Amino acid sequence: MKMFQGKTVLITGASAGIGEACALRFAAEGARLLLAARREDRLRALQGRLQSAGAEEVAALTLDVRSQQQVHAAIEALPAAWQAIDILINNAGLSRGLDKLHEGSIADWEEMIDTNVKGLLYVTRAVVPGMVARGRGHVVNIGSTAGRVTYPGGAVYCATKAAENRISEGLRMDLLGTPVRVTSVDPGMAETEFSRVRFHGDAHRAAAVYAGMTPLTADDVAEAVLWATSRPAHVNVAEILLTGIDQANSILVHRQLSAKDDRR
Ligand code: NDP
Ligand code: 8X3
Repeated sequence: MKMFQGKTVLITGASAGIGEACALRFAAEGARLLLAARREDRLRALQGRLQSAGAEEVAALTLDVRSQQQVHAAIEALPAAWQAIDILINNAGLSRGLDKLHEGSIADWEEMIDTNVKGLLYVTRAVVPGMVARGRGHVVNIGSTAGRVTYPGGAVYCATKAAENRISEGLRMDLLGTPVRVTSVDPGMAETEFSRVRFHGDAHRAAAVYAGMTPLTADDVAEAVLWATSRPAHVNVAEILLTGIDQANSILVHRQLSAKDDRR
């Protein structure tokens, strides 16, 4: 029997990067997958791949986590069998810009705070009461090294990830006495669409972020999520901090650069 056969897993931000990698990992373990993101075409394309990879069932929820109304309606509209979510992976998130705080774009700030903090809260609020009522569940929040050490130009993004750490800690406290577990998985730099989104589609600038160093892959992070959620029921993995071998923290990165390489 596969490890997650019969388990329902909701992954936000499943249309790319770490969320997609988590979906593939859980599919291989036979899970029933609920994929949430805004890009419906991406979710539909992923559905077939997940079924081939071994998922028991796959359903897509096209939603924007910034909308409390969309999140609430999407969870409410699920058939009862799908509502019984065993694992919630709060992964949807993004960074925008790398400007000095006093020169930053307020629209960028709002997008990061609304997605990474308020979106995570909305999904958690919609899903966790059911976990408590059913007496089982696991919430995995994707944080970051950025939530632990701030880097120049990243104050607002780093603040959203520090908020994720504090929310995870608070949720773990509030769920004490229930069997519901809470894990924060905090990766360092992972090469996904993240930097392209940060620089509003500038692929050259995004590639420069990883110049001369070896970042994590999305699958490295997914493997950590799978490990945390596959411990015995009495074990709560509170936090996982993982980086590529060339990174010590948000601001200390070892690079072997040639003259043509850019630094961020
Ligand atoms: P990607 O850009 O590759 O993926 C981000 C995902 O989030 C996409 O599926 C996107 O889907 C979804 N998303 C973004 N905004 C929303 C929204 N408003 N509503 C619903 N879904 C949304 O980045 P990563 O996979 O790298 O990032 C995933 C998480 O990991 C984020 O929380 C990020 O902060 C965190 N992280 C990333 C690291 C990295 O270096 N890559 C390191 C540490 C943490 P769509 O656009 O279709 O809505
Ligand atoms: C993503 C990692 O260092 O690019 O959280 O902010 S970093």
